[in-house]
Amino acid sequence: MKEYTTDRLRNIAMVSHSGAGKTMLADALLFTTGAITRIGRVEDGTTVGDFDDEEKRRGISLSTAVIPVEFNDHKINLLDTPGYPDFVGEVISALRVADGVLVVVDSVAGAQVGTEIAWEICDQFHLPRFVLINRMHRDTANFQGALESVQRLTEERLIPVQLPWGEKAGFKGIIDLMDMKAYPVGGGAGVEIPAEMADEAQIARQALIEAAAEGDDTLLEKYLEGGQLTPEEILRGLQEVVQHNLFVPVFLADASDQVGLKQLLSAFTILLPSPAGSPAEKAEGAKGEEELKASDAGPLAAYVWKTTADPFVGKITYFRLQSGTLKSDTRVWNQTRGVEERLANLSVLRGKEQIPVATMHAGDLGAVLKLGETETGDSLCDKGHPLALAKPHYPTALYRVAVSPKTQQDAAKMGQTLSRICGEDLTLSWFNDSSTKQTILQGMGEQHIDAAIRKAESKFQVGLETHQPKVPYQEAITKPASAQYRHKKQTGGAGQFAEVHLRVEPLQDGDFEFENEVVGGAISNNFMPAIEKGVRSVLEKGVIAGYPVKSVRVAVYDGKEHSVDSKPVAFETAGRNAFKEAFRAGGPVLLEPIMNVRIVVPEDNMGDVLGDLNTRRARVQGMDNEKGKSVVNAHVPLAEMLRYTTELRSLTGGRGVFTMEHDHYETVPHNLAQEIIAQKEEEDEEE
Ligand SMILES: Nc1nc2c(ncn2[C@@H]2O[C@H](COP(=O)(O)OP(=O)(O)OP(=O)(O)O)[C@@H](O)[C@H]2O)c(=O)[nH]1
Ligand SMILES: [Mg+2]
Repeated sequence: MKEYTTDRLRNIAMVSHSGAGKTMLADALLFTTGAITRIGRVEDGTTVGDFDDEEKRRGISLSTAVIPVEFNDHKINLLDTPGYPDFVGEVISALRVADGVLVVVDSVAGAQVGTEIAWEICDQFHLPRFVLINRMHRDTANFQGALESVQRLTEERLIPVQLPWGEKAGFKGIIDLMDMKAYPVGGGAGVEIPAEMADEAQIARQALIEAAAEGDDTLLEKYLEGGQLTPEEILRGLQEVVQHNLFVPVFLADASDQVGLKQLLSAFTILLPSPAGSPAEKAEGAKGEEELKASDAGPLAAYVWKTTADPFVGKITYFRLQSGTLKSDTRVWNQTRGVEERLANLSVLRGKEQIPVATMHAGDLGAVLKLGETETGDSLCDKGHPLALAKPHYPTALYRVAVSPKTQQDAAKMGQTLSRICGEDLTLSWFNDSSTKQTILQGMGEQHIDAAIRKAESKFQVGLETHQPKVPYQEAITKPASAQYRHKKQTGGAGQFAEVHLRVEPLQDGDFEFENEVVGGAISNNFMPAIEKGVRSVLEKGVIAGYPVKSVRVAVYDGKEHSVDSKPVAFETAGRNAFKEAFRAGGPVLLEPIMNVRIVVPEDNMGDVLGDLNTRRARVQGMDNEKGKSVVNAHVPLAEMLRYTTELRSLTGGRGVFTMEHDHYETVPHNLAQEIIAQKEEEDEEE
């Protein structure tokens, strides 16, 4: 592949609702530029973007693929993101390294849930964007309807740059308002705009010029004084209004008809910024914050936006070279982990194809193989000029499962494999939950977790099973209580004798306190650690339902010992059992984790969502409105939220989103606590 300098690069993320045609479009753009000889089909698993077996199996993209398209002496790095909401992490990672966005909208369905979610994430990155009304060549395509449905998503004004030439069964191609030509389906050369479309095209062209005039004051002045803007002025004006997010140009295309493709590529190079045209990135340097424009002249700085484990070539690290230039075999410093790495086999990726490059210029998206420790989100730089680039915010996990290994061999590799999978995807995480003794894998939804489990099998040959995660309940007491326990074994062999009198009290702050209040030497001090050990051995295992004991103060205030038979082990036993008895007498309760949940839904779903929350023992903390959507803040027990991702989607037709974070613990209602305790007793009997 040719070497491209920064001004000749365009990094464009393609986002949309799942199925709007991004992956197919990428193939059509490669085909129309001669990079591939046939347009692949998602259904046959023959596209460049969906190269992963799991993607082929499901017929959707699961991770972002980089697809460089060479056009007019430019390299356009398309980032083909997954539209399915569970894989939002991949969209965020792609937007982090993009300079522009193409929002693809299905011409029949118009803006859908995924479009809305993608649009909102793009707003967070303030990236200039295009809208593409795609798959125009269908009987039910509705350009105007699709346009209006997108306009409802934003205050930014949409401005058509093309019009459909005929529609539905009569779709003949597109009218391009930039060069005022008509382009027939099949990708032929531009022809004169047919008479029946001339007026409509003229009016739309005028609107486009008016939008361009807002690009800067001199243009606007000239335009308002009735002056004709030159084609260069129109282009310059459009660049301004697009790159400052004043207007969003709207394009049309149909990949299988190859119509509108070259026009789209040309607009990418003319209207969207190169990395050098994008705002400088802030980086943390040794002497504080530094501004890094995408320039070869700047210090070496690269951001790792993605890492994957390929069964054949091993680990692939994807990065955006924000500043400086790179050559293969360069030694770089990983500022995030404080290690040196060697960038062997510097390459660019096109789907799964690795294309070696000798030199990489600032702003480009590259990849290297087999880095040792570098993970997604890391910064690479020169050791002599340390720089850390910003990592975007990723949403907290919404869905969790308990995982267990299928076989002994799998058990040995499970931890490492989970770390590798989670190292690739920053919306996935795992941990061992000491309170439920389960290994938890959490992510954005069922599909997300399922894809991760399959990846463990297919890429790392580790079989994992998933189970419903247990809720990490806790046990606590509600009132002071005391108990005495005598441990006596004085029949045959070494005798054991210990008697412990202790009191338990609820503790306001902290999890556990142990006090020795024995006076008069009823128990020698050297047995105190054994008593405490006995009590602590219960804290993990629990008393009433097998959950960790929290917030309890234990005071040993009396006891008895035997000059011969008293030993630490005897006092450990006595301490353990005295504590259990006192705990049971202290009005023990179960505490459950309460989540702080924020739900954003369209107003018309609000009633159902509130009704549903009532069935989940939720306490609404507040309601609000945001961009025409209703927002509910509520405290909800985690036990009621384990499947909420899927349930909210079905309740709101996929239009509801939520975030949740742990907030505090609260007493489980008595009847529910009884059920949990009974279930635990059943489990113990089965063991
Ligand atoms: N006939 C026709 N079918 C298309 C076209 N574009 C997409 N499709 C079909 O629409 C379906 C979805 O297309 P994809 O390219 O996978 O859509 P996507 O936006 O990548 O979807 P996600 O990867 O889930 O985000 C596939 O079955 C495609 O074959 C097109 O231009 N013409
Ligand atoms: Mg796709």
